[in-house]
Amino acid sequence: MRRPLSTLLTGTVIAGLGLIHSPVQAASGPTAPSASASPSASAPANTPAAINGRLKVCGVKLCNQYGKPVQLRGMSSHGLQWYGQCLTDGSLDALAGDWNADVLRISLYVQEGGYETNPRKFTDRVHQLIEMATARGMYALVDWHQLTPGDPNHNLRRAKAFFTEIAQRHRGKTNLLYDIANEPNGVSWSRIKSYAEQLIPVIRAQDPQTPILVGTHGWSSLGISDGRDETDVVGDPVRADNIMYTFHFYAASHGREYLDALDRASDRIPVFVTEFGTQEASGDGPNDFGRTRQYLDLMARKKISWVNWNFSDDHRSGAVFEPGTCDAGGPWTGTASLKPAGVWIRDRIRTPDAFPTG
Ligand code: IDC
Repeated sequence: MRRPLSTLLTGTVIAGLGLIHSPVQAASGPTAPSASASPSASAPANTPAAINGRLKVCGVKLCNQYGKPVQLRGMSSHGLQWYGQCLTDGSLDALAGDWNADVLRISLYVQEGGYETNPRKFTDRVHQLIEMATARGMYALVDWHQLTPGDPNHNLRRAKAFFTEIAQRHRGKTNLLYDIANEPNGVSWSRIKSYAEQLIPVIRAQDPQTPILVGTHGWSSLGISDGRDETDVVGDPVRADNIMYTFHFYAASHGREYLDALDRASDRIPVFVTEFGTQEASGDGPNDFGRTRQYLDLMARKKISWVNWNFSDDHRSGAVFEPGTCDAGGPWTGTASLKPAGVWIRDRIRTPDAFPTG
């Protein structure tokens, strides 16, 4: 029998998956999952993906294989077509073992030189990155990074082909998440919902169990950037089970109005923050760590999973590595190669206890 969420929220893994990287902590407490009980297909023991296994949406939370709400924290790649060289055995070892990330978001742009230019090559690269994340015990969040044009229906045919192959190949894995629309923009919620309701059955025909994440209107702002709000989604949800809605924010651009929307929405619908930055919406400019901390406090308290943009050495302030790091092959661990946003976010992933949980 499932315990009420209020009880679970005060449970032993309150601060998130980061705490259970240690096998000692994993074994403590009556509700702590055991790595040996039901290991995932191929993630190594005592890793986030092995311990927590297949995820499932439970009410407005994301739960592990034992039905316990969990919070994933991790990093998004930059566009694979531009910064694929930042995703190596060494950098992903560091992401899993030094940053203690639970999840890698694999950001597959559709346009701008991405998937549409060579579906075979980009699909193969995503297969490879899923295997690399799995081998390190991380969840792999496959991000269909449509952006321009903003209407996801423009890419529906491509999305069906791509996700059919991904879902067929990886359905035996228990560490996947599918994000079917990065940031719909210039398009109404009802059109996004229609896209989701056409694509989701195609994915489910191959893989009935992997949670599916759906972008929201206004660049995944739950409608706020369009002058609307989350009630569009709450009042007209996608007709499918085991799905979540995505919210993105850039702390130096998106203040109280966005924070309040996340707080309200996450009481009513399952929300996953698949992308955020500590800087402006351009992914550049000054960091606002104070505002980011408000978001992270909220997400820690409500167990909202999050992924930071981005794990590359692009010149912009939101790319965690200094320019030149990826071509030089590191150093990947520690803070020597990191920009200020990288130092800060690495700490937030490594040390979940930094945040109050009340
Ligand atoms: C930015 C990249 C930049 C690229 C631009 C357009 O950092 O190199 O030229 O996209 O593709 C998002 C998007 C994400 C953006 C990011 C920062 O999901 O693709 O990356 N951002 O602008 N939404 C809000 C911010």
